[in-house]
Amino acid sequence: MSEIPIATYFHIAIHTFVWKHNGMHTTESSQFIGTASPLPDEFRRNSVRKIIHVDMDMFYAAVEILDNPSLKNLPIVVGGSPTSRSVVCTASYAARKFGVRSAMACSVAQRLCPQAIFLPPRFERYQEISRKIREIFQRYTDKIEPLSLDEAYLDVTDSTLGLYASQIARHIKEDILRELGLTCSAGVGPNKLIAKIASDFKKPNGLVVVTPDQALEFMRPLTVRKIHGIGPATEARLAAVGIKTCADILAMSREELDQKLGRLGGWMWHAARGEDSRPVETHYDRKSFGREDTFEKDETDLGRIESRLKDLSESVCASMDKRGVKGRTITLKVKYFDFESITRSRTIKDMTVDPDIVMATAMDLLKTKTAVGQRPIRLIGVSLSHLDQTTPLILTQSRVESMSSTPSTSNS
Ligand code: DCP
Ligand code: MG
Repeated sequence: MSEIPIATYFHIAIHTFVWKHNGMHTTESSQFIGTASPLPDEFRRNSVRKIIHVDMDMFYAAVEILDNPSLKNLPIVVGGSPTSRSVVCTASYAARKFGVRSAMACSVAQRLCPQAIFLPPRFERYQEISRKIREIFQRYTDKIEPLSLDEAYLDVTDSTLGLYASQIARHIKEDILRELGLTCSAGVGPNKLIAKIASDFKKPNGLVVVTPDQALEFMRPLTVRKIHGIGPATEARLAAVGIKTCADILAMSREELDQKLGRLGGWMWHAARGEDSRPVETHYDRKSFGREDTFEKDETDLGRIESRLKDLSESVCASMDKRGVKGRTITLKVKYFDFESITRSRTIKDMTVDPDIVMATAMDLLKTKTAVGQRPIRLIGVSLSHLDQTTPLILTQSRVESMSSTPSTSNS
């Protein structure tokens, strides 16, 4: 921890922000015009991380409006035709007022908002803007972990620019608006978990800073769904044991959580306290993409094992595909009932992100190089390495999205 007050460290409240509500949530003050005074060296010598999460506002729709300003303030749905079976990629805020949301069937969106203008997505244009956004990030740090075309984590802990994290976030927002004509929301916090929630706190065009000493109070009232990675299935699982908010978790002992939720309990215990040690990983750090899964009971049935491996292969490939990454080496991991753990790898001729190829290779390794089927196994995993590092949009994410399907990352 810092030897100086953390609030000073983050340079909030006093010069930059007006506090709202109970002091966790900040809004910009009009007097702040980021005149960056250099940070004294002792301000940098501290183990507290400073993470910024930036997320563009209604990204695809905003780009459409940028390219055709007559669409401004109109209800826009970017997605397929309302008569097709396609889903909404995103909707402008004017359309969201009618209840239109991402991933909703376009036909439903049209029913909710008959006057909506449906536009087909133009991914190349979004990628082009995304690259420009990334160039702006690079002015401030090399430690960038993009999560998708419109959002990224930045680690500015070791920044030598002489700017506080909140000032960097402010500069990035200004650069993006001035140079690209788009708004975004930023969250600043001591880790990825908090920065991500903070960026969503005051959308659109928000800037929210959470200092380490505010982390616990920031998290306490939040519903578990606010935590990145907790989807409807996990939410239901938590509700079944009486957990709806972080406060519910804070009221439970570690043992109780472990007993009720297993592995998920341990992670939730930290998350509810605003603790998250996951590093911001640039694509250069990332050596592999993988997923592994533990069986409910030790397994020998080849059919069930094959089916699980298929899901894992699809999940790994989908995750890599989204990031424009391919790999050449397929590694199968098996943990036997007695905890003996083995890996078997094969390098194929061409880079791939095809789940059928990954699955077929992993299955062949399983049948020829392991005792699976005879010896019961606890866990199975698959990963791809020897990544294609030339792709510009490679990103990484130590995801917590599914606690029953744990991502495995290796940097060895
Ligand atoms: N997207 C998609 N399908 C989804 C979710 C998102 O194609 N199910 C695309 C369209 C979005 C972009 O990704 O514009 C970014 O996703 P966000 O979740 O950040 O949503 P928006 O940027 O559109 O809105 P917000 O202002 O809430 O961030
Ligand atoms: Mg967004």
